[in-house]
Amino acid sequence: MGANKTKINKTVLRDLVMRTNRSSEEIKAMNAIFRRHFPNGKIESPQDLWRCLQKFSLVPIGYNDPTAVERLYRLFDVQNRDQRTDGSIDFFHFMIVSHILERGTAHQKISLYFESLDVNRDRIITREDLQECLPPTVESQQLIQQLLKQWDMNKDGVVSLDDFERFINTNPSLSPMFVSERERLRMNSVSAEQPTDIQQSEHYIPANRNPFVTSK
Ligand SMILES: [Ca+2]
Ligand SMILES: [Ca+2]
Repeated sequence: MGANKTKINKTVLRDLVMRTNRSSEEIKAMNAIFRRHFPNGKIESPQDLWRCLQKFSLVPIGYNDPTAVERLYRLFDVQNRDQRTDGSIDFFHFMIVSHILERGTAHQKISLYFESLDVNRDRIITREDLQECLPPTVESQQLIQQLLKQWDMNKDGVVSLDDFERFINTNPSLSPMFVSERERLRMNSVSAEQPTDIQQSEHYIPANRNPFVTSK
């Protein structure tokens, strides 16, 4: 039983082949590595997720800093929040979310991010959702107020996916995290020629701090 348990289930394998465009051999090999690192089949902490992403060279763009790992964990956790109450990430969800982050369309990535912030899953982001995502400080309260105001593009008092997507799309400084792979390759070839002090630019927003706050 022990040895078989590390083998990937046929249905899961077929689903992953379809949804990640990887070969079944590649997925089996990744599963074997995953199981070697996580014998119980679960990633259970942000730090473990970070190690795993590095192991497979899947650290997504905009997250190349270990301090962003808590937010990253929420993105992975969101897909199986309904089924699992222990907050762990299994191989299947690891593969699906890392695929979206690596190769998904901008819309898929924005939806994933939206879902990770919509903690109670009622399809709108409210103060209560964001309070769950941030430490309970005065600074957080101010930030939440600012974010909700910025995101509510049609000013109807709630932040829907449509608002959120429009906000991302109208803020070019945020788009590198969400662009599709083809667009990113194009951008990489351009940014490779840019000076490294781009981080000092007023448009640069560190991924590990105040996500999505834009200066007016
Ligand atoms: Ca909500
Ligand atoms: Ca709205």
